[in-house]
Amino acid sequence: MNNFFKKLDEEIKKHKNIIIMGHINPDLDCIGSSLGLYYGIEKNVYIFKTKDKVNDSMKKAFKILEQENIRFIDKTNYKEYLEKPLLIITDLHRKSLLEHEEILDEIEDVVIVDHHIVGKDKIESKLEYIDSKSSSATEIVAHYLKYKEKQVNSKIATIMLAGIEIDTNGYNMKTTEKTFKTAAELMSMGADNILKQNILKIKKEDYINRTKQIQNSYMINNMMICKLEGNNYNPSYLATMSEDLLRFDKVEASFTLGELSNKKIGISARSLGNINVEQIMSFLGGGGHLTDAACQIESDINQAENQLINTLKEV
Ligand SMILES: [Mn+2]
Repeated sequence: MNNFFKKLDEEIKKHKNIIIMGHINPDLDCIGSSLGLYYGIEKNVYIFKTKDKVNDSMKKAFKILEQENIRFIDKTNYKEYLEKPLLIITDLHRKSLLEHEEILDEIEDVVIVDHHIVGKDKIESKLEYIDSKSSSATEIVAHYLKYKEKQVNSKIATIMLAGIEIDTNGYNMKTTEKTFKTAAELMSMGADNILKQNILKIKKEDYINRTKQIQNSYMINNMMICKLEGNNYNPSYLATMSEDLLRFDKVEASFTLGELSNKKIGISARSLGNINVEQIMSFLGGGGHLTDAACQIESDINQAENQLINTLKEV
């Protein structure tokens, strides 16, 4: 990792403007890791911020950041920063997920920092650090701050901590010794637990809806299946739901199905480790890791559910 940071700094030195960009539907790990990079780099660095719809937690985070004088840029003015630019992409590596895909035609030198399993349509990069064993992009970037011997203030540390918490689903998923150490370091920089809880608070209706969805879930052997009603789901919602299902007694693996867009069904699968969900998802045209996998099926949700059930009966 330090070798990557060394190369990153060499790359930064060669450029005049450094633009940090995350994924569409940015989340707290996306902004948390952007902030870590921003304060680690310090000079001539800009965060590309979306003005499109963001969730309530992100709204709260942006509100807090209003007092921090961060150099945010967006679609309307980023072209002013294209002189000798370096683009650092964080928390994603896929073209179709980039917040502003067109920027790839304008910036040649690209660095990627990510913690997702490498999938299709990967962005070409000059330098990258993609470690799917890391809990979050924020965890990787917190090491960059440490490498640079830099600290962030308590508000920034709080948002970064919230980013780690979101991506690990409350230190349940992909959490290692490093994750806890990183959290401890952010606490020592003054991360505020009450402020963090406020950022992460959810609406009561959303909680009730979630509970209803869980109520409708069912078991096949030691695997739990949850079929979501409605449509237009974000894949990350499906993933969090599957992670939540793993908390229940006797559940060894979990599968959440939801309509992402018209006739495009997403399935997110999670496992505690005894059931290989990568294998199951690859039967359905997807992929991933042993404990963490997904697929997309072009059909209606009931057909997708049947396909999943048939596959589960075979394994
Ligand atoms: Mn992330």
